[in-house]
Amino acid sequence: MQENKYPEPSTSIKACLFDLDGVLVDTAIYHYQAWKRLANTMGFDFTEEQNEQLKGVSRVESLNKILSWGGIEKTDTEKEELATLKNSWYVDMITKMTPAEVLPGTVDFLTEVHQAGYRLALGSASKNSGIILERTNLAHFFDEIVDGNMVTKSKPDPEVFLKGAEFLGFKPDECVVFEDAVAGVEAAKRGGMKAIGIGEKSLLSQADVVVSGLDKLTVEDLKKL
Ligand code: B16
Ligand code: MG
Repeated sequence: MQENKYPEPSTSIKACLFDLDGVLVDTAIYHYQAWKRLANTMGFDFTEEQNEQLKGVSRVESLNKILSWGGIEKTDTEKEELATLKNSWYVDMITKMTPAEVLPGTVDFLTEVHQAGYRLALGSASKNSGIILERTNLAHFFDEIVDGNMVTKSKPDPEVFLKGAEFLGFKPDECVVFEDAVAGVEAAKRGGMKAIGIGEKSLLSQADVVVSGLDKLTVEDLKKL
């Protein structure tokens, strides 16, 4: 890990762990389109409300949920083929992403927290985080990247965030997690971290603070946690 040229903040929070999809970029729409297309090829559909349950959840678990909604049973080999097909459609879409698709306020907030001396890590369930960070020009902000390729247990298990904290060299209670998914907020709390929910208060009730996006936050908000 590189030395941060900015001094460590004198607050109890020293590190920020960011979820990717739905916090920094809006890839949820691409996941939804690709899963919907897959469900349609099997003769059924699912709602945007059901899609909420797929946020923050791993690829294989998402597929299992979708198959159960359609009342369809598949073998493990068939499931692997279906997940690969969905991922190929998803990757087609994300490889066309540009920095314009970064969510409002993201670049300003990441710059501000970095300059205030906080350490930054990514904590995403996605196995495609590398392509997304590269296409959107966000990779350089992160001291550490933990994604779906590096964990065995998916959110709401805290593994992804505990690894992020460990790699950065901080205790869980020195970290704050930024999450849009119910499963992700639960993972942060189970890991002993503060959680800032990005989205609806009614949905992310376990979070310490909920805002509609990173554009609503400044570094001052981290001092109040
Ligand atoms: P992939 P996050 C999660 O990313 C998405 O929210 C979730 O919908 C997706 O199924 C999961 O990544 C796996 O993604 O198929 O690209 O490996 O929100 O944890 O950044
Ligand atoms: Mg997310």
